[in-house]
Amino acid sequence: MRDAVTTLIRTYDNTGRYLDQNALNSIKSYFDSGLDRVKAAAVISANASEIVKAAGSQLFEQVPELIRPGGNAYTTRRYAACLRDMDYYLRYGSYALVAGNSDVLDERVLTGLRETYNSLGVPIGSTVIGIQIMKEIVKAKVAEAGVTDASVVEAPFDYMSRELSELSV
Ligand code: PEB
Repeated sequence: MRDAVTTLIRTYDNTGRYLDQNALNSIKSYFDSGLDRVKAAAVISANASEIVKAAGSQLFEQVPELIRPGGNAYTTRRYAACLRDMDYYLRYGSYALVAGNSDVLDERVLTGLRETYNSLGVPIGSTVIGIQIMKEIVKAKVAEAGVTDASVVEAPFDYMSRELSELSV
């Protein structure tokens, strides 16, 4: 599991180079956005269950067939599994946010996920809609907390969405 700094050091160490201007710029931007990352993570931690609940309601409003008979989130067991998955995306997203790196998402969430979803019939398109809804809710809450640069918050959710919808392993 790596963060922005360890990833960079690893790259430079692999070729025995000192950190050059590119490296220093990228480390600087990581530290410059550090306070925003920490604030955003604090907002997520303090509001996690509310965020998941709100995102679930919006998802089922937007894609109501998910909770109708035959839908993948129909029956309370699957409804609960869906909210639990959303909670995983939020929690791991908050780790990646603090790390400034998506490695934790690859390692702990995304590897094998498509295959699992495909074999269970979990619709990937709707899952991505759910992740995007959660991103918007988090962005709004984080903005209320005074973080002006929303891109920091977007990155992990967009990464999960992209990888989940496009990666064919
Ligand atoms: C991934 N999700 C499900 C399962 C697994 C995951 C491994 C099968 C085992 C189980 O039910 O626990 N697990 C999950 C994850 C991590 C992990 C992300 C990362 C650490 O360990 N159904 C929908 C929605 C969507 C959904 C679109 C957004 O209609 C999710 C929520 N996931 C969903 C559902 C199931 C599931 C399982 C409904 C249950 C499917 C079933 O058993 O039929």
